[in-house]
Amino acid sequence: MIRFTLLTMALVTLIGLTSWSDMIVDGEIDDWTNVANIVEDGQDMKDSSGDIKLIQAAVDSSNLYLRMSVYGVVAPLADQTPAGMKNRYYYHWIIDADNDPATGFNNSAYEGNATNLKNPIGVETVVMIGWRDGKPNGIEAYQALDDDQKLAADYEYAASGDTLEAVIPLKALGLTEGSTVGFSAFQEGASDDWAVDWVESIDLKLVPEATAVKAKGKLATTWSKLKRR
Ligand SMILES: [Ca+2]
Ligand SMILES: [Ca+2]
Ligand SMILES: [Ca+2]
Repeated sequence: MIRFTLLTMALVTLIGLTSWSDMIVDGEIDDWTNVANIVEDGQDMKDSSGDIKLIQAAVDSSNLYLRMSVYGVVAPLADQTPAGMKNRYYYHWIIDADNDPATGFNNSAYEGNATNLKNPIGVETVVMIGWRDGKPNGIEAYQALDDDQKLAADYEYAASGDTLEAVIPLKALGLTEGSTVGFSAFQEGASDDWAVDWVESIDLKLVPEATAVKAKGKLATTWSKLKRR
């Protein structure tokens, strides 16, 4: 009888591992290992922190999970900012909600300057995390063409080391599960006269993506527990 119970527990664990494994907004990146929606970007800013390295997005339970990792530190304390630089960083994930570059804010140019992106998008929706003097400075989502039109504020986010994570319901952003959007990001900070770090875009299908993160680790734990009994 005990054996049967243990076997059942093991099966439940195995079945659990084959489904979507939870995204956790904790600044840790293990939950992103198998997420294919990724854009990488080079180290191309003067500040050694806050320079976008990659972005990712995933959908789970009608929520949009967002990741941004940078070179250096993503949310530096005031004294972690390099000499001569300013502790003021504004991170934006940008979404082309209708996947049409002709509508919304087209990021082929910004404030009169060409961005030289190969795949510009027409942005409807912006999710921002601002960071200033070692503290949050604006946690909000808004419409790209009218930033007074707020879509969400003070949503769950985490910063740790080089990584930001956030989660927002698709509905709050006016996005529909199953649709395809354009996905990109930029960082605009005060260190180099408000120079902007642009990244390329990808098509992002708003559907849950199967992952089996940490499956090996969890299995090992389960079997070792079984053996001890
Ligand atoms: Ca995480
Ligand atoms: Ca960069
Ligand atoms: Ca658009």
